Amino acid sequence: KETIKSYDDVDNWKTVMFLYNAALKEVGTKLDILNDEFQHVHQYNPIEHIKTRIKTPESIVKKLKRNGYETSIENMVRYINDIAGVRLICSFTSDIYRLAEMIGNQSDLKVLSIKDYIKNPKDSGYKSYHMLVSVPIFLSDSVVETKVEIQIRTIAMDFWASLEHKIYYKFEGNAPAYISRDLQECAEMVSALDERMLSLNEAVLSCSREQDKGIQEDVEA
Ligand code: 0O2
Repeated sequence: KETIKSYDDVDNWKTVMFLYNAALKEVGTKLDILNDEFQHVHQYNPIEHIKTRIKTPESIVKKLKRNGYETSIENMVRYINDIAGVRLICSFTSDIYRLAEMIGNQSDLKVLSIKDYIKNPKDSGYKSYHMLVSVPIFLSDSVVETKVEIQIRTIAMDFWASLEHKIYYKFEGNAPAYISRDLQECAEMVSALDERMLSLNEAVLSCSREQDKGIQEDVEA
């Protein structure tokens, strides 16, 4: 039986899209299960919600052009890493790193690269944690390693990125200076908000721990 180990043997649009869709399903389900397990063990959900999407053909062609590549299926599978995309939205920045570690520990996922735009935000102010992974797709006569980009960010970062994305496309990357400035200020506010919400949550957790300790001591007395 023939085994396809990479995309080199795949040259058909429908087959490629079928594989990316399968990879999205695999990774989406895996993340759902991790979230459920976390809830089961710690009574807490690190993921607020999950969004999955396949990049549109128009967007794939635009990105190839932007990066100086000719439009071909070969170039698309080689150079466009976010055709299959999963976005994980969390409440707190601590959840982001917890999830990244959980994903990194999955033995069937290969982490190909990591871009930490939280520690190193983009000039625009963009913050998010990107993991490029590959997942094996088991077909009837072969296994194909398929790339999926996982973006992990807080609700506040996602709010900012959605508006920035809309503005970027509206002005085709050349937004008036006052809008870019405002967006950068908002990015700083988002970071400050994320930090305060994290501290607040930690304060609440430590109060709960103190209460639990008190109840335990009362029971033992
Ligand atoms: P769209 O329209 O959202 O799909 P790479 O080849 O992976 O090294 P790439 O793809 O630029 O280079 O990688 P990166 O930086 O991980 O960006 C991938 C995606 O992250 C982008 O896809 C966006 O969705 C998001 N992103 C990156 N930078 C920004 C930003 O400054 N603002 C916002 N709002 N989103 C950003 P696309 O295809 O560029 O765009």
